[in-house]
Amino acid sequence: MIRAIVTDIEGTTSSLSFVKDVLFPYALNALPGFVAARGSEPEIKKLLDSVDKDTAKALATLERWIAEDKKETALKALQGHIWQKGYETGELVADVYSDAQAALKHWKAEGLKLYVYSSGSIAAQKLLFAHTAEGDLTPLFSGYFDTTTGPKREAASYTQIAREIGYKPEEILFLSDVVAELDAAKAAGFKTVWVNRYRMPEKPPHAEVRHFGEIGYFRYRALSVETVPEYLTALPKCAAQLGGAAKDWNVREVGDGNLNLVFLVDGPKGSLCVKQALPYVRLVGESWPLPLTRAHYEYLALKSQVGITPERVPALYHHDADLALTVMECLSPHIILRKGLIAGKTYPNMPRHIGQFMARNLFYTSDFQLLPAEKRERFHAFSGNNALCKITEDLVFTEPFFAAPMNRWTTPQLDKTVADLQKDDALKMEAAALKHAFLTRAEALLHGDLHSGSVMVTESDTRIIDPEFACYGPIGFDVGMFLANLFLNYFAQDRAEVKTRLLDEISDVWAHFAKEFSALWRGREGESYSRAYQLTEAGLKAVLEQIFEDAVGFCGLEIIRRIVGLAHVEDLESITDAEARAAKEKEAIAFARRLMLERRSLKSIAAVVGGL
Ligand code: SR1
Ligand code: MG
Repeated sequence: MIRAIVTDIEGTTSSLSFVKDVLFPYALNALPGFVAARGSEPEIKKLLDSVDKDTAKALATLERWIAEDKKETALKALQGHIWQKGYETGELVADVYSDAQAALKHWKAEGLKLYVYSSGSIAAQKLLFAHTAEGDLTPLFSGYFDTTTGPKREAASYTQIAREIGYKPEEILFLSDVVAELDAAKAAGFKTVWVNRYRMPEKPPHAEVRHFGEIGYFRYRALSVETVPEYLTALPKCAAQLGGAAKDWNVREVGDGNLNLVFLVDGPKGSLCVKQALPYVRLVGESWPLPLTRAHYEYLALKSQVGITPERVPALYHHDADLALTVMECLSPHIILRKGLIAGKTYPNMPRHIGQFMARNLFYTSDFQLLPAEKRERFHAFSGNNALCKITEDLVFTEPFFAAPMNRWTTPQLDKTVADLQKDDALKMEAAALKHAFLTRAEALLHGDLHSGSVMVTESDTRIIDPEFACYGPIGFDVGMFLANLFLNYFAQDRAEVKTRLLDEISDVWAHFAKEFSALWRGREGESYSRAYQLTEAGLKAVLEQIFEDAVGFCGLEIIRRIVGLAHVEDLESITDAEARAAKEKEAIAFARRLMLERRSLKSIAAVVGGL
């Protein structure tokens, strides 16, 4: 287990150019004046004498060493003194990469001990971290090492550092951009990570990251049916829940979504679900890399949902940030709602459960519930989920309306429909307006991918899973996405009674959402402390109207993208007769187009379903 992290500075926490183009020239220019002014002070004189007893010669040597980037200890100490003045006057502001700052703060908060090992003197290291654009970062560090401990490319230096830190070498992680330094640290038994910010093509025998944000993942390995038991054995609570021992556990990989591995593990006593992110889009393959950080956002969103609606989401047992996986409740005998709907089944509680789930999670994470500072913090916590937001931005809002290479549709039957759609400027304007709303209106924490494949059901129970697309956005987005997936099933169905029932369920989802949202709103009326909004009855009416208008628009978009874009739905895809499927798809597209264009005048769910 890693207990301490030792980091290099130049090229690792900070840019090479800050040292070479800012600090070195600054020291070179200031050196003659500094020697003239302070050369007789005992500490400075001692340093100069160690270079050459003749001060003029010492000065010339120092200037040459700066030009040659020599790591001489006396030079580094003198530079430190010169930079101190620059930092104090504000002429110098240290450059520390934002990913490095964030990771260092995170590791410190996690209880890891942090150290610096740089060829710059300890005084210079402290100055640098004390004067960053983000303020004083020195409280993060437990200690500093420089070449007085030994050269950075010699294993003995790292052995000495481990001794001083007081941890075993294998408990210490060393970060650097220089492979020779990593080789030396590794020879001393340290764990190593090569911070390859400049994408050098070498393949040294060290874990490699491009920035600090990826460092947790150097432990990452995709699990398999064979390795899951060994992983769970090391988690006593999870192992106890399964009962027996690894040899008694049956593991199946059942992930049929577009992105992840999902293992179901059955033991003599109980079952567990292990969901692990892959570093690429499973649907497409390794050619489409996808950050493992999405597992972090999914876990954060799940925790938020567990806090608000514990009865509607799986219980969480364990999260491993480095392996990008979460161990959670195995939902059994639940099945995926989409599969049940395709089979023509009905789930009487589902509309109420989903309506309440959406209302509660969206209301409680919005400005209607939170104080502005709380809301801003939550918004900030999810603001890094960029890769997944980009998938939505591209696949839902953009690509279906252009000749994007990943689009696919039932061809040739839908060729003309798609061509017309992509020439439809009024519709494209609406898609752009809805995309703008998605990008700019950070109203509440969205599930972000709330379709019928993200819901598991039994006759009586409903659970919502897979919030890895979570981000702040317009409340109507989740509502519209979910309604769209019920409509997609409606268009795929042949039986009139099933279709009629689905329209009722669609109306019920909206009715339950509106009812619950209104109850939550009214429950906060009259509170005395200062809030961003006056929660009045008139305000509720206006807000619900806006949510409905948005939801209708997002619903139209989701229907279109599931027929024309990359990611389709089984409801329609399972219809093997292409002619029959295309007829249903054309009907769905015409309906969706109407929703997008007429959403401002469609004032009720009855008006929306009335056209069908
Ligand atoms: C490449 S991912 C395609 C789709 O799968 C997910 O479930 C989301 O709906 C996404 O748009
Ligand atoms: Mg370096």
